[in-house]
Amino acid sequence: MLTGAGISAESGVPTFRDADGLWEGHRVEDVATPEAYDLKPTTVHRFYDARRAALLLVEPNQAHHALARLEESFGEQLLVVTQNIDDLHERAGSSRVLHMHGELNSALCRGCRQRSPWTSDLVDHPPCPRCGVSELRPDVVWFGEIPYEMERIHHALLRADLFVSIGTSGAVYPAAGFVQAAASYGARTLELNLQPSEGTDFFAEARHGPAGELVPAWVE
Ligand code: BV8
Repeated sequence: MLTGAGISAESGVPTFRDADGLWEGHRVEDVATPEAYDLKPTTVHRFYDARRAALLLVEPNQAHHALARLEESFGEQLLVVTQNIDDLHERAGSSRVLHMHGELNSALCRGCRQRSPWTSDLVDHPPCPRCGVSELRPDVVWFGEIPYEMERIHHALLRADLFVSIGTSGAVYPAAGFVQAAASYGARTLELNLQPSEGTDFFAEARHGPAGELVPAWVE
């Protein structure tokens, strides 16, 4: 299962490219690149500290809960690869989740490269729990950076019988290319999205509508 911002939209987490999305509020170049962080670290810290704070005010929706139920039935045969940096899959009960673009609730030390649970707003420069240097950045994969867990993801795509994409525009690589890889290795492919994504033609089947309705119906 590949998920994107659309699966969290009905929880009240803004998506990136819809009209009121995050990218509208903040230009991509302003926040989600290493260059932006080097140029304006405080702006970038504030952007992620705000999103982390907003996360405390939202709850998983029926789509997240349906995937957690699916994991109860399928166990290790199921893997959720999410592009999202929120923790809604985990809060709904999913445990087999790979955050390929990192996580809001994690911090990365620029000194020792250690990831650690976020403890306080990074704009306050908390020290790294491992090396003590106060150079913690958001543990988020920015444009131009290498996504996490690519080996495990590629292995899962090789073995998948079924690849389902939920709530993503198919605009960002390498995630947008996973459907083609899965199909080339023989998997069936299904898109569940509010509207056709940029990659919709690569899917054998597509259903369009809100994830909060589509995903529970498909899981049942
Ligand atoms: C990399 C973390 C090398 C930060 C993010 C030219 C051509 C091709 C590629 C490139 C290129 N130039 C540069 C690249 C590479 C670049 C890229 O793809 N750029 C794009 C813009 C062209 N990619 C990278 O730089 C990546 N790194 O390539 O490294 C490499 C690769 C592999 C191996 C080795 C080396 C790193 C990209 C990661 C960037 N970080 N996020 C943060 O969160 O702040 S990306 C960001 O956009 C999000 O994380 C998200 O993952 C991603 C995509 O957004 P979506 O999740 O799809 O959300 P979006 O708003 O776009 O769409 C929402 C969808 O939901 C819509 O379709 C909507 O219809 C639907 N929806 C809305 N409501 C609902 C719904 N669906 C159902 N129900 C609803 N209620």
